[in-house]
Amino acid sequence: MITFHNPFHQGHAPVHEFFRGERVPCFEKPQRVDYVEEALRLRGHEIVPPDVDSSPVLAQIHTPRYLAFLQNAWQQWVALDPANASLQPFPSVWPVRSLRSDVEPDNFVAKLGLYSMDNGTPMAEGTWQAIKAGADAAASAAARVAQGARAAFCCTRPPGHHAGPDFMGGYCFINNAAVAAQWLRSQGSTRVALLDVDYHHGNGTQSIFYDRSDVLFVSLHGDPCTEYPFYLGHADEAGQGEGAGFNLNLPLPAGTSAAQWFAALEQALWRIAQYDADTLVVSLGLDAFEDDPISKFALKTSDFTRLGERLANLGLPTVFVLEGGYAAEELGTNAVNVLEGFEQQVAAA
Ligand code: Q9C
Ligand code: ZN
Repeated sequence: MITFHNPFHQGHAPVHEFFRGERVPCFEKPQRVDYVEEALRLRGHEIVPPDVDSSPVLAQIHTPRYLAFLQNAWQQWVALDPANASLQPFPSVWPVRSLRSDVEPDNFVAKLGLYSMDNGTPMAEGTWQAIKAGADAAASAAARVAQGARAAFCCTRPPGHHAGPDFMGGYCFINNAAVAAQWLRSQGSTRVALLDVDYHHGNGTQSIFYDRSDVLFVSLHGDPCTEYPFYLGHADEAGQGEGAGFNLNLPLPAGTSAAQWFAALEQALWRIAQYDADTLVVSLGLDAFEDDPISKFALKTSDFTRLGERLANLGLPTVFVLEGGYAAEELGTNAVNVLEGFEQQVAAA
């Protein structure tokens, strides 16, 4: 499958994150995508750099002040103290209920809190360059599909689905899948289905499209009562206004088996077919894998092939966008299995 990669992802390489109160090495590390690219190359898939500028669509997904913050954040951090160049910024204060988020503070750490949903999304010097190139890769994959390709893959990191209109979170800064969906809308798709199979609920994507009927959001994920992102992803979130009925959450308990997971996938695919989508975007997180270090579903490597086959049966032009998945060494095989399951099913049909 034609794959758009991110030539700058390695510049986003923060060293540590917080886990159970301790600083630990980042789970979301450059080797993730290196493993996926290696598996793609070994199995003969074409890998190309982004060939479109996502800027116009980026401005339709994220707010101007959030994009400006992302673009200048590292410079502001180092301006506080040159020694910060070798340290990671973390937020420590957040505008929760009753506090104001309409006024952007001057203080850098306060801005960081304003634009963050957690303290688990560390930045590095090359973050802006990496996330902009990732958005370009997502737009490029969408452009290729809009031009008639049956499918394309955006192989990027950091992931995107936790990033909302004006906040980062869960290792995500720019919502790459939303960029892909919006690009498709700008190129003639009228009903885009966005299916999120990452272990974690795609709260950012849901929020971006919650009041719209032109992008149906459907997600299979760990129940937010116990799993990140905790504060969104429940079954009663169905959309609002124009978007009422165009959001479907299928939360599943931690420990869900592959059989139960595929049963929920059938519900998701049924809703997408009923919607009469003309194009599909898949937020392809691979952290539903049984050996994922931070997730609790039980898909095996062979189940990812089956996932690809089932997605192909929808018969839709499809953009795959890489999201989470932290069993780095197995990530390549699992990702390529989805893409090849899809392609084999297309060829057989
Ligand atoms: N420090 C995605 O899969 N933190 N994001 C988990 C480990 C949040 C995962 C605890 C996990 C977010 C795109
Ligand atoms: Zn995830």
